[in-house]
Amino acid sequence: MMDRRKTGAMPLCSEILTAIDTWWRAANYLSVGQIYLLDNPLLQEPLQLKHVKPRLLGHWGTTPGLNFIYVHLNRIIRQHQLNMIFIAGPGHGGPALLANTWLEGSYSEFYPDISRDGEGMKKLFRQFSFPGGVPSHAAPDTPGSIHEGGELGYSLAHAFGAVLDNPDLIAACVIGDGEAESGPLAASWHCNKFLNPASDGAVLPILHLNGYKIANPAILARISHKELDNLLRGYGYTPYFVEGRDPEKMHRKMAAVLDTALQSIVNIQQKAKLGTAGERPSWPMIVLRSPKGWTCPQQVDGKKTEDYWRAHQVPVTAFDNNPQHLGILEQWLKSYRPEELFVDGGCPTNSIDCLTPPGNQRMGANPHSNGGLLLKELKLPDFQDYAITLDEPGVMTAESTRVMGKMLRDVMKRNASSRNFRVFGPDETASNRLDALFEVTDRAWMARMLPEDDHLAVNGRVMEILSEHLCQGWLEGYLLTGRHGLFSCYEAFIHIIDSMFNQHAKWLKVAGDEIPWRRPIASLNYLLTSHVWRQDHNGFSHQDPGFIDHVVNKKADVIRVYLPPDANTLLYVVDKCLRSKNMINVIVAGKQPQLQFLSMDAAIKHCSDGIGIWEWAGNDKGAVPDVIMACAGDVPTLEVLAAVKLLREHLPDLKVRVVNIVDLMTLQPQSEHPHGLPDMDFNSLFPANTPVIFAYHGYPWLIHRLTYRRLCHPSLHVRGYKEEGTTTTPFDMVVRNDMDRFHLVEDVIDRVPGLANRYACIKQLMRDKLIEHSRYIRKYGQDMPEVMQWQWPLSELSGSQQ
Ligand SMILES: Cc1ncc(C[n+]2csc(CCOP(=O)(O)OP(=O)(O)O)c2C)c(N)n1
Ligand SMILES: [Mg+2]
Repeated sequence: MMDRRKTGAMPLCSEILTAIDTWWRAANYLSVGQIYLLDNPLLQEPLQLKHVKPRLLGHWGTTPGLNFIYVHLNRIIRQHQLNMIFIAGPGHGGPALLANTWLEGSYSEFYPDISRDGEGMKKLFRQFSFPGGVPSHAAPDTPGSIHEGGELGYSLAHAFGAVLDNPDLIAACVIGDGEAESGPLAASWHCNKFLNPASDGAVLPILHLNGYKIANPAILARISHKELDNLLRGYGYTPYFVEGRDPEKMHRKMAAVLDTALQSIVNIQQKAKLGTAGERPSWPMIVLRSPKGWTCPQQVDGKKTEDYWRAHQVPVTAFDNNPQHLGILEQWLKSYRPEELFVDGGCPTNSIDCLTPPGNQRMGANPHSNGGLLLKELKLPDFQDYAITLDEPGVMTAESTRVMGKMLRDVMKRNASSRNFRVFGPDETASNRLDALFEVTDRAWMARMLPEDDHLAVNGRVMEILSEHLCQGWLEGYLLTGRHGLFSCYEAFIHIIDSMFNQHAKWLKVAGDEIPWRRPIASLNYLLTSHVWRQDHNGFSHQDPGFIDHVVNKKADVIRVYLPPDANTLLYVVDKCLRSKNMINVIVAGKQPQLQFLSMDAAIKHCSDGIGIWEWAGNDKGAVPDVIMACAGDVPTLEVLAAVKLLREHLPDLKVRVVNIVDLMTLQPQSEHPHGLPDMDFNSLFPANTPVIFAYHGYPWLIHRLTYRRLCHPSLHVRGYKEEGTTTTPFDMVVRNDMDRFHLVEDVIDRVPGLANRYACIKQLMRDKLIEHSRYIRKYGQDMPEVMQWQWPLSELSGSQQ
């Protein structure tokens, strides 16, 4: 490990300088080779059209910069035995990651077929962006990567997430100057206000000013040096600039700057550990200004290519129609002098070895980038210890997420010494009723604190920042490096990270299905609360249950959606999610006081199946039901039970079955989702031709989408949120969306054959109730007492039906 007192900045001796440049040229050669060559990898014969790939796919522009950074990091890793990972914000520079891991040898250890010799080089070239080969980005198959970088903007958030609670780790994070324009990246500079130099690791941001994006200049490359310097200092960093294009000068500058940056990191961490830190530290960062596409042909067909956006993807193309292009490519490849780089028909020369860090210090082999290797099981309390005791269903109320908060508090406590569990949220931990956590920890906060501040501390383990992007990015980085966590968020605003969810789901799918050496990591758990139906202070803007629709688009193997109707079911589900691996679990549960329905015993039975009949609520015992009242979600469950109570009072002969769904994916056929209920079981819960009135938490169409292949589907009528909302009473929200008890009773009368004629008077009664409701809330500003005080027990039937 690195000597923590002094890193000993050393001037670059000519031997090291030569080795660095050799590595850089080799990595550049290998990168160009991957983009272009199908055969003749060492140019042992004159380059011909048949040696060039028919489809040229990849990104050259960022790649020489990434290669430059990688080899310089290797030097300091080797010199100081650093524990370092590499995060390539411009993950489209995939050839760079592949080239460097191949040079350092880690690639061939993961993929013995791609050996570190001429044979392997040929395969390395061929497989890149080629059918049956590897993708063009730093994907899950890339050794050393925890960041695909396909969708730009998340590199710095991932880097900070990775180093939390990893005091020995340094995440070197390359940020594209285009990427730096994205919202998430712009917010990410503030991550340094959450990093504890005494107990977390360090992030070394390297802003890569290559000047361009795909077809435009990048903003940060076109503001003055002073403006950029001020900006970065304003974010709390000390920027060190490495600018130019002459390789030798650039190597010397980069090496010197890296030495300085590393020394600064060591000083900051050491002072923090000794308690002599004083002010919040200004962390070092590097600004690397180098030409886009550095070292590629300066011009192609008279058009500026190097140091311009034209170098972004493939600088020279169209070989069929431009025979002279073949010569340009050949010259370009030869400019790296491959004969000096590779010996014995393709093995990297010895001077590459002298810069290769040993074993797991190679960035392609660092176990932090294959977090499952380091994953320690969470020590979980028995979730049953937090159970609410019920005498009977639907009488007592509780705030379900507050109950869950107590369990989370003890998860935090039990794992305090392992330092491998954190809770993330955009300023809502207390609002979401998880504040029991603050009995055992605080919110992380490195900025100024005032005496009146509430639970802020430099070593807090609750990560709150008003950026869903950063909460998500931090948690992903934390999980991918082998730890555990939970993200609690208002339901409507989780959409902000829809796309980040996509990327993580894709990563998990590929890592789980296709990359055996990637060990499973802890699941990404969402608690979505402050949900659509209960928005006391807020209105329409806060009402959107559509994240679930988004989630179910993803591969069934990696997604789970749970809608626990009360506290005990929520406890069961949280326990299950915290134990699971390689999943994305979405839990939707209300935070407001709500009626409780299931004892812990009943909750365990119900949740183990994820779907089931609530016999105590229905009256179809031993009979084929006339109607099935199905519900998924806490508020729909309440309304369904209230409707059932009305039905049993007013239509006592009607045989009603109540089915509650906790695990939404049970609705899908088993062939589509591993949790899908087998058809036989599903058909016995929902017999064909029996009308089903289904009250669902979210947009109704999703239930149709999930069940369209089930036999009962023609008889299924779903109520849910249909984009009717405002700031109003809780009951009015369900009324506006026709999911209230009165509408549900009307639905039953309309849809069960033979009832419409007989029970017109009951329908009339329901309509009157809705009018009464509407007038009452407008007069009194709150729901009718019979709604607010509603409870389940069927007093007149008690004993016989409970
Ligand atoms: C969020 C997002 N928007 C758009 C793109 C499409 N895209 C791919 S590369 C690129 C330009 C990136 O520029 P920069 O970050 O400067 O990277 P570099 O110049 O190093 O290639 C864009 C816009 C993307 N990948 N992600
Ligand atoms: Mg750029």
